[in-house]
Amino acid sequence: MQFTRLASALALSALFCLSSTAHAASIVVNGSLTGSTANMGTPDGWSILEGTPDTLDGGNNVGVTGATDFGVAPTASPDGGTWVGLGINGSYVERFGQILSGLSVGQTYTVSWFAGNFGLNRPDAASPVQYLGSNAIDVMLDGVSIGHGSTLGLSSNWLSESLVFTATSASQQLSFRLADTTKAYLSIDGIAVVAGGTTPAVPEPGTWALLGLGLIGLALAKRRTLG
Ligand SMILES: [Ca+2]
Ligand SMILES: [Ca+2]
Repeated sequence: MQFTRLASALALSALFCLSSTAHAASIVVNGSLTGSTANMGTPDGWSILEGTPDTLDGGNNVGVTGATDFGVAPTASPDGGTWVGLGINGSYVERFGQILSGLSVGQTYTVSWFAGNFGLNRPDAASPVQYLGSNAIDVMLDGVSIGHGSTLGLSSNWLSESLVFTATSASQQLSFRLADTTKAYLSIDGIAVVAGGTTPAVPEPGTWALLGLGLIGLALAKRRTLG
């Protein structure tokens, strides 16, 4: 009986977690990175912090009109529209970000994004330009790295990534760059920050396990009641 009551409570709390995270609103301004394609320019709501990040899409690599000189042609962004490209080459770093406001100190937040590595490949230029290395999207809070996504080699595909942080101030600067100095050019889109420690709309395996345990408990409780 104790077990089934506990399991029922767990099931209800798991259901509450699922519904509350699914509807949480992102506090990022223009997380879709919607804007005009631009070489050396970020969309509204975002600022260039280092180097020259670009606003691009599949027909305008590095924000240059008509350029399709990718290492691998990208698929459409899962977020839609334009996105931002970040290069790195040794000490040359590109970084962009925005100030998050209205954070609750001590509250956990999940930052999520889509990442792709389509590269930049102009082998026949007078001075060949090739950014074809593997790298990862690094996430910074107030200029300090809080972690990074997977290291991505050249691919047409986008990958959904996320990590969790705890706010230490009501207002903090969120920014993105590449994780190591290997010469590469990666793309990012669909940036969201929501309160809570789990990725929105995609329950963690542990949540499903908890939910399943709770549902078994409910079924047992019902059977006992009927019996
Ligand atoms: Ca977009
Ligand atoms: Ca650039």
